[in-house]
Amino acid sequence: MMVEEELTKEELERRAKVYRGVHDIDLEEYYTSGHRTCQGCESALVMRSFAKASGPNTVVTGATGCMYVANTSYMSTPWAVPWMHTQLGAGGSSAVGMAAGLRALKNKGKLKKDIPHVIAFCGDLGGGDMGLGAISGALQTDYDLLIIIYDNESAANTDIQATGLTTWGAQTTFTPTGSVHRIMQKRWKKNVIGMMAAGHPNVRYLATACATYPAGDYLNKVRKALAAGGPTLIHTIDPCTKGWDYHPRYTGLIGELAVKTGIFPDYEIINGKVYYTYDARKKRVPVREYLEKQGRFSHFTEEDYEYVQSMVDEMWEDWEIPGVVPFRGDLKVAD
Ligand SMILES: Cc1ncc(C[n+]2csc(CCOP(=O)(O)OP(=O)(O)O)c2C)c(N)n1
Ligand code: SF4
Ligand SMILES: [Mg+2]
Repeated sequence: MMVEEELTKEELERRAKVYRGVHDIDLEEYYTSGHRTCQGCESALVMRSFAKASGPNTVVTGATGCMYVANTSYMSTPWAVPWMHTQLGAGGSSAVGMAAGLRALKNKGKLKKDIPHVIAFCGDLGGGDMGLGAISGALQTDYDLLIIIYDNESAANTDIQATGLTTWGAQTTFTPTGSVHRIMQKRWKKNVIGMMAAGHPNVRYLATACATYPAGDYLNKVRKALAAGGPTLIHTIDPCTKGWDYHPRYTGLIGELAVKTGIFPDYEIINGKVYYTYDARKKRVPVREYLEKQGRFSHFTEEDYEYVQSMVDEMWEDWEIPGVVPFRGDLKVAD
């Protein structure tokens, strides 16, 4: 990948002042009480954690979705930093607008303190499907900003419709199982970070993450993204009690299994180099352990488990860059 100046992992971690243990983590909260998300909602933790990792000098823009609607009832909000709602597909463009405005204020001498961290969040539908173009545009600018795609694998806010990031076979209100067609969601999950890394070689930091596993990892990825400079992107996997149909007490376990089964590759790309957070090439828990804990896969037969396992194995054994870049044996340059 072509990147302007070499940025090593070690140098980035030094600049980001990453947390080395739980005692390093700030106690102050900037996403606090006052929201109405479901019990066990991982996406709420994604919000709380990025606000904590970024600190008080932060401005946030958030696209429509659960993390807008459930977080902003009239006269009530958990945000203790400035926050602005934006249109469903506008995560990327609102971040650029905010960063450009802040840079202009600074250049005119009207902003005395440091330019705040600019963080935009959007869901899998808002960011991974509808707003991909806006994110691509943002990744081609030179503004310092972080976009977080929080991925609960459905349009959760409008009652769990399938998106391009929903796991193969999952039941949603768009893809209910039936006696004629058992599987209605037939698309493999869209590979957002791989796609964005391939198309935006100047971006210095991109990552996938799970807010609960490994502990502290997501907080540090946010700090690294903010320290890397320029536009950056993180894609989190967010177990959703309502849409995935499990008891709220299992949110942490299901997130951990998403990573350990390898169905959600967990890695970061720093200055064009891939670093696995969990190297599923070496060790993988059978994907069935992840799937069978969720009601959205309750219609699965043996054949379905085997199919998903074969696709996960292919990602880690046959892809050009395992879990990241999918070119494999059957996609070749013509003679
Ligand atoms: C342009 C537009 N189309 C449709 C809607 C209706 N809508 C509001 S939230 C939402 C679902 C968003 O899904 P996602 O981005 O995955 O966020 P989640 O609700 O899952 O948190 C939809 C379809 C809208 N607000 N704007
Ligand atoms: S529906 Fe899912 S994403 Fe939305 S608030 Fe509930 S747990 Fe969170
Ligand atoms: Mg969603």
